[in-house]
Amino acid sequence: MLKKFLDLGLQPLANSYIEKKNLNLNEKKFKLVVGFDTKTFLVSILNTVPKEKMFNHKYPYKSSESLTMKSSFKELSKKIQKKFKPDLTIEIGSNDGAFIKNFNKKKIIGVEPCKNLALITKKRGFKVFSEYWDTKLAKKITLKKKADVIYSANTLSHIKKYSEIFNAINFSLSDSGILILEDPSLLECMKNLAYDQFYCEHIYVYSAIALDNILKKFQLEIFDIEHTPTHGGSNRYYIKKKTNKNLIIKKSVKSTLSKEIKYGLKNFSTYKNFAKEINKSKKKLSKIFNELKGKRIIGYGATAKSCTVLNYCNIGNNFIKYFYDTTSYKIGKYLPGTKIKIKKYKKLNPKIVDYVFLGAWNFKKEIFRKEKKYIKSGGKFITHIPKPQII
Ligand code: JHZ
Repeated sequence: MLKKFLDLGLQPLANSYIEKKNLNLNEKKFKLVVGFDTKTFLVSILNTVPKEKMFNHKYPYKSSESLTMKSSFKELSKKIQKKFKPDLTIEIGSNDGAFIKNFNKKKIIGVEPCKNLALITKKRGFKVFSEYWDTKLAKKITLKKKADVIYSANTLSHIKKYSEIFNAINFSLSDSGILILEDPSLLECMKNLAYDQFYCEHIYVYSAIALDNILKKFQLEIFDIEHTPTHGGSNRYYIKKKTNKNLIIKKSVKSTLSKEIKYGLKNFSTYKNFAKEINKSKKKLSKIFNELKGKRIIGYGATAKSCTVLNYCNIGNNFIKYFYDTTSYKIGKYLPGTKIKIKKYKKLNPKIVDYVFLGAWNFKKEIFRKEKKYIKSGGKFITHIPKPQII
């Protein structure tokens, strides 16, 4: 039974940045409510938006905008090539090619429904199908030759009909093939009170418990789990077909599941508590902004996550003058809901800004490294993760 535990209010589409000429138009909003299925242990948002409204030729998010992601993909691709020596790898949700570009062009195929992003990778000479991943596409790509590795990062959580994904994967993956899925970890999200991981695109935030349950239905099983710091704490699941007995199931699987059970991820009360803490976090963040009224505050990283937190906490352009972001598709537009302007990134200057709200808190390390000078000369940041504070 799906039981709701968190109401994040009316929210616009997180990646629908507004053009200046459309500022006075009414934005489409939906109720962002999060629930827990007591039977499957799956956490999901209750109202979903058709995929075509979110993932289309105007999709603004590019994985390559951060050094952290680029190096994480580079490292993983080296590891995959060394360990599994795949002759054919498929990436589902290849975005702008941040992962793919580390492979031999003949040995990898991308799948990316957002045409603008697929085009970036195609122009580099890689084969990319600009379609949604499903059984029809799987048959088209791998009718003659199955994949040795299928990789997908930050994509599974975006797809409502996961059965379609796994049926297609089962078709495309060779019997000895490896499926690698990487997604934000529900446990880390809850520990860090990162409620901004919930927005229209994140239909599910997976725990290992929930994923393990789902995979069983498709005769797939997790044989290893790595914890990575990306996107505030993610799990990288290594998965095989059940019939493949050549790979042993590592201790990491049991230990991750045990940790989640111990934290209470199977109990509804844990989620009710999480919601209570989120409410407190909202109040604290609002208090910080109210106390800083009149100061020159800007935002850093116009993330999809920022949409949730700012709209939920009613922090608009009366508090934050503008956001800096490096993404060309976002610059000159306005954040959904709050309508805060996004400007082309410039190095932070304490003579111009007093406080900087960390929209891209998941890249705090990278950003702090970049803004050493600002920090040294007394520049301050505001963050809400893991708790609202000035740092
Ligand atoms: P970032 C998106 O979420 C959407 P977002 C999506 N649904 C998802 O799951 C994750 O990505 C993976 C900018 N930036 O990665 C670039 C700077 O300006 O936290 C990006 O616009 N300067 C697919 O949007 C944003 O911040 C910098 O130095 O929450 C980061 O977005 C750095 C490091 C980033 O994802």
